[in-house]
Amino acid sequence: MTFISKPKLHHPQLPVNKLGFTRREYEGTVSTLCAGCGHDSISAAIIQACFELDLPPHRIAKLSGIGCSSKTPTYFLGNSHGFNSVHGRMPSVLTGANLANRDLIYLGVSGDGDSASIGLGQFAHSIRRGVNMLYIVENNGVYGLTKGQFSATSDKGSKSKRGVINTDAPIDLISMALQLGATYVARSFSGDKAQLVPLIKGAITHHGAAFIDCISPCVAFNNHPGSTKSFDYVREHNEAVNRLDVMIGREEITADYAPGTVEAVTQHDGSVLFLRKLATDYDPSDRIAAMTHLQQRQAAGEIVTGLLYVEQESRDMHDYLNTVDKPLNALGDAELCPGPAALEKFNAAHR
Ligand SMILES: Cc1ncc(C[n+]2csc(CCOP(=O)(O)OP(=O)(O)O)c2C)c(N)n1
Ligand code: SF4
Ligand SMILES: [Mg+2]
Repeated sequence: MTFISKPKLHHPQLPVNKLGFTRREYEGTVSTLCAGCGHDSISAAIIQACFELDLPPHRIAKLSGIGCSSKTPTYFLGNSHGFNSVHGRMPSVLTGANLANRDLIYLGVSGDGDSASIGLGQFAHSIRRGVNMLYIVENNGVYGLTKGQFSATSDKGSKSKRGVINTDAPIDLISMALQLGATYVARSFSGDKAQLVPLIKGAITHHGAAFIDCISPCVAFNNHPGSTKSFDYVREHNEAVNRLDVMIGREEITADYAPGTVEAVTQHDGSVLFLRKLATDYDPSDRIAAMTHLQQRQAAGEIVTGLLYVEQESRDMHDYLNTVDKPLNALGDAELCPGPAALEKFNAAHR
């Protein structure tokens, strides 16, 4: 059996969102991952975020590569478009889909093996092109699906379940995303839903390349003493720089925020991100400072989480390429074949 469908029955008093949907409409099939796997908590956070944002499921496209993490789109958004691609190739498939239909909301789901090893080039180019998407890496520091080999995000000196020490330097996808020009960059922890759900909501409403590195312990192969991606280690070393609240554009903003402790960032679609500052000197609009802060805290053994960088006036690949406003499948005959005069004018411009 490759999937287990969920019973359709639900309590008649389950809360509904503005579209009249319950949370159940955003779920997928029953997860077949190991009980306690961090990835299942991320799926639950994605379901919660999409429910709270009142997103019509048919307007979302979820794409993934290969791995336990890349299997998870089967377990959420069962009424949305889905494409499970080849190992490490999700970013180019997502880029192509986005170019063809800019009207969908794109959710790229990947693993640390999928994005930091075989798919590293794909990850880098989708970020530097500013593809409008939420790219989420479910980072457990191992290849979970193939039974626990060190991945490229495993910290130097960390220990495998069998006691082997990793001698290779880690790839930090957050630092890379910042360097490559991502316009929304966050890190979170699968065990902190209060932090993760608003970060996902902010990323979905963001216009441009949004990247979330979500530490997601693998209970089967990387949750022991000596691992730096275990539940205990992340809880002990987690340093959140801020806490996020997201107000979507169509809602009246009535929340009362004390000045000095909260920073409001208005996004392209009118949604407002309210950042409750935990580290008062941390500025999420300064890319260089964010990179420096990350490196410094990392050297001190901390795992920095929260919204690390956001660009208010962000642009995406379609803005850079000046593409047509309509999805390609909505173009009519007249737009696709504008006639000999238009062809002559175009050819003349290239002589
Ligand atoms: C081209 C190719 N090479 C290797 C594999 C074997 N393989 C499957 S999943 C995987 C790693 C998955 O690790 P990660 O992306 O971290 O996902 P996790 O299972 O840890 O969530 C590998 C190497 C494959 N399926 N395809
Ligand atoms: S092997 Fe690890 S990553 Fe895969 S489902 Fe089990 S706990 Fe999750
Ligand atoms: Mg992994």
